[in-house]
Amino acid sequence: MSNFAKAKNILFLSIAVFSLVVVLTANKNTVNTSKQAAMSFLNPKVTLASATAPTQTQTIQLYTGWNYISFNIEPLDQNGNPIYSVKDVLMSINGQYAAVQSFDRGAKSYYPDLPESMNDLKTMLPQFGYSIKVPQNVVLTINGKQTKANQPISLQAGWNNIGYLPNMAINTKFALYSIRDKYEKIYTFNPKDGAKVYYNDLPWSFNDLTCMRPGQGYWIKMKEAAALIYPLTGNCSATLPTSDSYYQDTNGITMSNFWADFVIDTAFKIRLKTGDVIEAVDNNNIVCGRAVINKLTKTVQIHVYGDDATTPADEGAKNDEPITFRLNGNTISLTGYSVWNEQAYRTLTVN
Ligand SMILES: [Ca+2]
Ligand SMILES: [Ca+2]
Repeated sequence: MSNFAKAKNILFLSIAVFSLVVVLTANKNTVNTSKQAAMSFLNPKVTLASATAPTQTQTIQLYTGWNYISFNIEPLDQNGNPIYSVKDVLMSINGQYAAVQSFDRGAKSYYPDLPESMNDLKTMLPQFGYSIKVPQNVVLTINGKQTKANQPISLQAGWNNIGYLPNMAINTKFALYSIRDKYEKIYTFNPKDGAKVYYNDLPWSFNDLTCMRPGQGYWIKMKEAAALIYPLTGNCSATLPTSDSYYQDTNGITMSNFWADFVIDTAFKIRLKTGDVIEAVDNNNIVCGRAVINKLTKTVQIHVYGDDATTPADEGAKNDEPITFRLNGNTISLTGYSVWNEQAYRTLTVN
């Protein structure tokens, strides 16, 4: 198991202990979810709050469960003084979040119900990404000053949890142009849209993280240390090729924030046609990934979700659990290592 996986496992054991306390606390709060549901997590508004004060506001929609977020506002208090502590930065959702995690040369965590001294995540800053768990939908609001979009972010070799500084969505490839040969993959997650992944060395058709967006946090795996400098401008182009040969259908699947990517290569042994359904099924017969075919394609990539250790329900696979793939309900005979491990990337070939 990687250090990354170990660190996450330790964190989730901790969450299991504290989740009951947190849920009891959080249930006291009434949240207007219908209004918040209308706000898009993918397009958080960044607006001038006042014509006189240099104060800006970023709102980020959080969905029940784990959300990978970041902010591009340097938070200020009411007197215009900078604030950094987790408690202060998350003031607008005080009592409505269960845990915050990040990764900066090791996992860091913050549980609001623990004494401050026991939490090793002390600050929240724009250059980092954060995983935040909320018991129900809520909108995070951060007031302050716009961060410089091209402020360099120092990245280590291996995994980094990064923030997104521009205030517009930009195609992933161009947003990461400053480190174009130096990263392996980048992903994000929220409970509404599930996993979105971009593999630097793979064709567009495999990548569903087509654009990076304000408000989202990202895990990026670096081949070597480098400084990321986001462009000052850009856009999220709808004309670039994306995967329209198939789509991820997560209806009835619990999208935990653990997943592996499996590529099914038909090797032209089977012919996939419009409407065909390929499902990933774990050892407990739980459907934990599904792709639906739009048009003829040789290969299909499926996000296969894992079990969340903090919940009693079986949402999907655990590490080293075998995965079976079915085409329209019939098991597909495959060659390759059809075993689930968090963040694994596996290619399986139809026999
Ligand atoms: Ca579970
Ligand atoms: Ca399972």
